[in-house]
Parts: sequence; C-alpha cells; structure tokens
Amino acid sequence: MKLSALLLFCAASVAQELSVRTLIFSSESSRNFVELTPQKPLDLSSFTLCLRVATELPQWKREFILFAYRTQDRDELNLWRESDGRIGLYLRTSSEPLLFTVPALGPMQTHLCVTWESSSGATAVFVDGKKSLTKIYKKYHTVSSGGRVVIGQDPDTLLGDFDAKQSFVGEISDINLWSSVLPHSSIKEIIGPYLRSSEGALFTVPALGPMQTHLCVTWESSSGATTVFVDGKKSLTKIYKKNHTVSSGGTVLIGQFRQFYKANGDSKSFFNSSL
Ligand SMILES: [Ca+2]
Repeated sequence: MKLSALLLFCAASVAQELSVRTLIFSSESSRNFVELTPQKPLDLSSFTLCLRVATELPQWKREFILFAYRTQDRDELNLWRESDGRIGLYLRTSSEPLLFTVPALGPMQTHLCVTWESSSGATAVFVDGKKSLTKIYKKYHTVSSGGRVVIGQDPDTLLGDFDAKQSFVGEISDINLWSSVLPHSSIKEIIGPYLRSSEGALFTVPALGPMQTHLCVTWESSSGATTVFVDGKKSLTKIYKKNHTVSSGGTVLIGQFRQFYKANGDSKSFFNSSL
C-alpha cells in the first residue's frame, strides 16, 4: 500500500479528537490513502464531523468515500457521497445508511458537517453552514474505539481491500472530528474568512481564491439594508449606516488602501491579483 496523497499539515487541539489541514488525491486508485490517528480513542456517544471537499468526479457516475472509520469487523463511522448525489452516514453498518439529499458536491469547495447524538438519535448535515432537516438514526448507539481512520479509500478489512471505484479523487481539507454536537452558530463560525468592511458589517462568504469570484455589495441609506452577493448568491441582509450618505470629493483607488487622503498606500494591503 502506498501513501501518495499530500499531507500538508496536521494539528491537534484540546476540544478536537482529530484535525487535518489538506489532503489531495490526484487520481483514481486502489492504493492511495492516508491514515489519520485520532487524539483520543473514538468512544463516541455524539460527534460533529466536518470537512471541506472539492472533486471533479462527475455527478451520478459513481459513489466515493469521504471518511472511513473501521474496526476489525465493521464500518463504524463512514461518510459517503452516494452515486445518486446524496450523502450517506453509516454507523456500524455497511448497508443501512442514513441518507441526506444535499446540494451537489463539485469542483468548488463545499464545507460539509455531520452531527449525531446518541440519546435522541438526532442527525443533521450542514452544507456551507446551512442545516438540513434533522433525522433520527441509531438512537442509543455508541461509536466504538479500536478502529482505524482512513481517508481516500473504503477499507473492507481493517486497512485493506480497497476498490478504486470507491476511492476519493480531489481535495479534502480541514477534517475535524469533535466528540460533541457543535451548535449551528459554531459550525457557521468555522466555515471561514470574513469579508471586511472597515467599521461594521461583516459577512461570512465562500472563500475568495484562485478561481474568479463575482462579488457585489448593495447598500441603501434610508433602511441601512446591506447585502453581499457572491457569484449571484445573496447573503443575509444586515443593517449598516442607516441615514448615512457617501460624500463626493474623493478618489477611487483599486489595489491599495489609504488610511488618509494623499497618504502613501500600505504595501501590505496591495491587491496582487487581477480584477
Ligand atoms: Ca468497499
């Protein structure tokens, strides 16, 4: 077995059982995988599993595995993208998943979380911070320790019997497993960068990155209604600077931020890219 995925960074923190930065699987194979070692044994009566995923595997073509935690005999905690596009959570089963219909996973990063809690069986999926309906699954069950966590392949034995047609191809990053159900507000917070406007309205948006993003901001004085649009998708509306008026007499500058009019630009905030 060959480990050829790219492990860029591995970090741990007190609250998390497991944390990984970025794994890249560049081709379909039955050999490439990464084994992750949890910080604590995975005896879990609740959990939150989060990761970012981007893949160019075509929709509807085949299933692929996102996360596998297997003991000697069982698939203990597995997360799949099923061949019909749904997300499947498998707790100590290989055949009876809990399925969620979600927006399609594709070549742009999707932030995906699953939460599960034993005493109620309440299970939910979060896609880019938006919560699915709650479903009931494996009430009073406990996830057992003693298994191995594998990313990139579906192990049919403890750490083998991989099938290329179930392998993951693409990028998985920010894999985190917590032994509790994080509140919806925390899941929204961990999604990522804030878009800044200097004195107030902060918007959580999909990451701006090397792929072009179309960004609009609208604002209206009489209500203060302020909205961000990212690639045509509207943010929630926030109230900012009600009854304010933008003044004339200034200059428009792209690429630098000036603290004071006519001051030199700060080289650290230079926008080194294309608009
Ligand atoms: Ca398999």
